Parts: sequence; C-alpha cells; structure tokens
Amino acid sequence: MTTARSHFYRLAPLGILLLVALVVFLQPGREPGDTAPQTLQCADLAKGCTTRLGDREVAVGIEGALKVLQPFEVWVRAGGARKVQAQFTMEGMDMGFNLYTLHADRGGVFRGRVTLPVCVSGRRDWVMTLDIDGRRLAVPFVTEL
Ligand SMILES: [Cu+2]
Repeated sequence: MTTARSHFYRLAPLGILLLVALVVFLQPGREPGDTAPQTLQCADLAKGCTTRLGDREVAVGIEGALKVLQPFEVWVRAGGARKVQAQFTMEGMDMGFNLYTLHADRGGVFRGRVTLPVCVSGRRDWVMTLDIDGRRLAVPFVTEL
C-alpha cells in the first residue's frame, strides 16, 4: 500500500542529495576563476587554436620560436574581452612568477611578449594559463630545443 507518507520517505534522500549538490554548487563568493581551468590541447600554437570558453569563442597562438630565453609573442582573440592575462607554469614545479598582461591592439587582438626561463631540471613542458575576464584556459605546450 502506498501512501503520501511513504512517498515522502522514499523521496527524502533524493531531496537531501539535491540540496547538498546545490549548496556545493552555489558556494558564496565562488568566481569562475576559482574552478579548474578548461584545457585546450593545441597541436601547433604557431598556427593557433580555437575553442569555446564560456559564452565566447577564443583563439590563441604564438608568433616566433617557442624557445626559452628568447622572446615570443602570445596572441589571443576573445571577442569583447576586457582583461587577458597569461601565466606560465610547470606542473608540480615552481618556475617563478611568469605572469603577463596582454594588451589589445587596434584590431582587438590581445598581444604580449613573453620570455620563459630555463628549467633547471631540463624539462620543456609548460602550461600557459590564460585568464580571460576571470575565466581560465590552460594550454599545455613544449618548448623547442
Ligand atoms: Cu621546471
């Protein structure tokens, strides 16, 4: 026999689960930048790659040789973006403070000249993390020899 009461007890755990999920999702003060960045695997940064980040299309690429101790240019196309920063890190290794603010050119393309340090352990795998108006996009890459 089913009554309204037994329905309630059956659905209560589901309700609690939904509530917990909501609380976790809607933590106060949670900004897009607090969440794990989206990853873009770009086979050839010299040609550039495109992805969707939130509600806008983002294109990213570099000009020049992807080498350490030699400046190269990072460019980012992100329609209507106000602030674009690029940070360069190595997974599990402190490589110092490599944060660049990119500046929009006349055509609205954000550009910045970047010079990477040498890795003392000989690693060449880097992650460029773009912050575009608080949304983050991680782009792993390997520098040339
Ligand atoms: Cu390193």
